[in-house]
Amino acid sequence: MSAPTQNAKLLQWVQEVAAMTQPTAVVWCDGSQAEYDRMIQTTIDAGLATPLDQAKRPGGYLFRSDPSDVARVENRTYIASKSPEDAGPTNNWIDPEALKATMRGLYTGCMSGRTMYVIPFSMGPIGSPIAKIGVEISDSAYVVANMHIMTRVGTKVLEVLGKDGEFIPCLHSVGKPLAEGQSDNGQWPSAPVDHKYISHFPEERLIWSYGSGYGGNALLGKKCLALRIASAQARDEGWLAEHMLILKLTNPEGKSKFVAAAFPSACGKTNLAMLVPTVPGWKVETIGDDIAWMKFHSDGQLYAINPEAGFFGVAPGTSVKSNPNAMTTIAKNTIFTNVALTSDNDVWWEGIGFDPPAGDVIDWKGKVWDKKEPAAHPNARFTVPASQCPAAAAEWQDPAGVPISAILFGGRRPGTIPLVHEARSWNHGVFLGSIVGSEVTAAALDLKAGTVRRDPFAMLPFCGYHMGDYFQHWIDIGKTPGAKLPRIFCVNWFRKDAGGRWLWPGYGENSRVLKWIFEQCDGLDGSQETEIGIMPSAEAIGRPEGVSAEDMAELLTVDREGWRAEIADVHANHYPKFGSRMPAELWQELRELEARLAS
Ligand code: OXD
Ligand code: MN
Repeated sequence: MSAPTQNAKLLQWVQEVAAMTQPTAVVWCDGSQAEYDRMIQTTIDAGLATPLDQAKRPGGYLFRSDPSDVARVENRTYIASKSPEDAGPTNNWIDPEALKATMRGLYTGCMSGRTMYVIPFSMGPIGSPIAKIGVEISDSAYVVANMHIMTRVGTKVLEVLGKDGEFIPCLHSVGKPLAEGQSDNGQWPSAPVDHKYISHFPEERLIWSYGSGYGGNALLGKKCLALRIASAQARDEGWLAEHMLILKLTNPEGKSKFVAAAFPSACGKTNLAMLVPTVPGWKVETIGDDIAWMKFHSDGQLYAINPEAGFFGVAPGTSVKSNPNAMTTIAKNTIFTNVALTSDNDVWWEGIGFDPPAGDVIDWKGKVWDKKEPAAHPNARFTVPASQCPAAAAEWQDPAGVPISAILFGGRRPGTIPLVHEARSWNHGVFLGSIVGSEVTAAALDLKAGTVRRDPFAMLPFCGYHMGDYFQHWIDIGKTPGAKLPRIFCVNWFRKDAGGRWLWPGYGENSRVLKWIFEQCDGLDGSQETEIGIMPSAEAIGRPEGVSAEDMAELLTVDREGWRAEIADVHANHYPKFGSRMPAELWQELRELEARLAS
């Protein structure tokens, strides 16, 4: 097949990679439906995909990964900047030349027996001034099909790229060459854990991924390009690449505002982005559920785009109660990975809200489910086009982006952090982002139950450079001349009482908090100044059914003891990690908060 581009840099890179990896064939992807169908058929033929009941779930397919290849591998993810100081204390670092030498060894001959796909893609609407072009080379038809859904793939991208346009090269291999005549034969291809490398070269704007076929490690437009590489570009170019959902909030009078919100993984970003409000007359619509790229326009407003074209959501826990819009979105044209298969050839997972039909359930490992372990892997996923979401906002692919009025930070915090409070200033808001934490359980990580893992701006696994410099970048963004800065809020849907009972029902009731945030941005009064920031009165939020006046008071109180402990932890354990790169402005915010709570 002759190459459909005259871009010299791209042609040369493709030739070099093919010479190193030695595939059987090179295919340039055009992004067409026929190509998607071919990719699915290829995976069915290799025994990797199971078609679901096509009458009930048209275009639905199930994949089961290798049990060792089910999630992002943070300890095999590298930021290979020239100097280790530029990767900082929160990233794994290897010298770029040493890492490349190791990986070239692994890549040599790694595609033999396989087809090498060249996937030109755009993150963001093609041609948007905020969008970026990447080209992924991969030896996985599963990756091609998923990239079709998650990004904008195809010949149009090559047209925009032209002869000498810039693109981010993203090299991926599953790391499992095939011998002559061998096929995957039902075995998800991947490499052993100590051969997996998810590598980023931020100075070169380059990504090399080897040994994993799983989403976050293999769909390189998402975490690798749109967060790790883009965050480094954003620092250099004066914009923001963030782990944030974007939603449109409309009041009963028809006035709309756009909100971006950062939460660590598995804190319900997809649910919030697709929320069905309980407050009458209010409407939430979705722009994006995971990533926001934000730039100032000449009017001084910060505009955001969702660089993705699909949702790669966690299936377990998704139900008609927790997220009806997601359930409708995945009714068709969806790739499921590591969910369970029912006797009537449909999908099932824990927390779907109903029992599976009678007959054997096949678990995510492909065995008849014995009910001792979860039937679906806890990180089982759906990949689905965002255009299928019934709550998609009309502006979701507007190339200009949407003007952001408010930025929210949150995490799972059973204590201390109130339901909502607003930052007193931009720098105070950056402070709140910098101390975001989320509770982990002993089962999830090797940490004491109840321990808070600090996940600044929900970017801990995704910031492509030194986190101290990242904080400074946020402070500097606040000094942009003529900027009409968004207001910054901190929310916590996860408060519990001393007995471990949830104090707040969450889900649709979170619209009460969104309403208060909207009204704060509109200058309506329903707030009071406290030591920790601006907080609503209980009346301004209103009381959901089942929440007592005492619960409400606890949700909206300033827990002075808790905050003093929080400050002590930030002071002793969190900020010192960033050494001399920790901005003075944030130490100052910490000291001022300390003083306000002492008086
Ligand atoms: C994701 C994550 O997959 O944050 O979005 O891990
Ligand atoms: Mn995410």
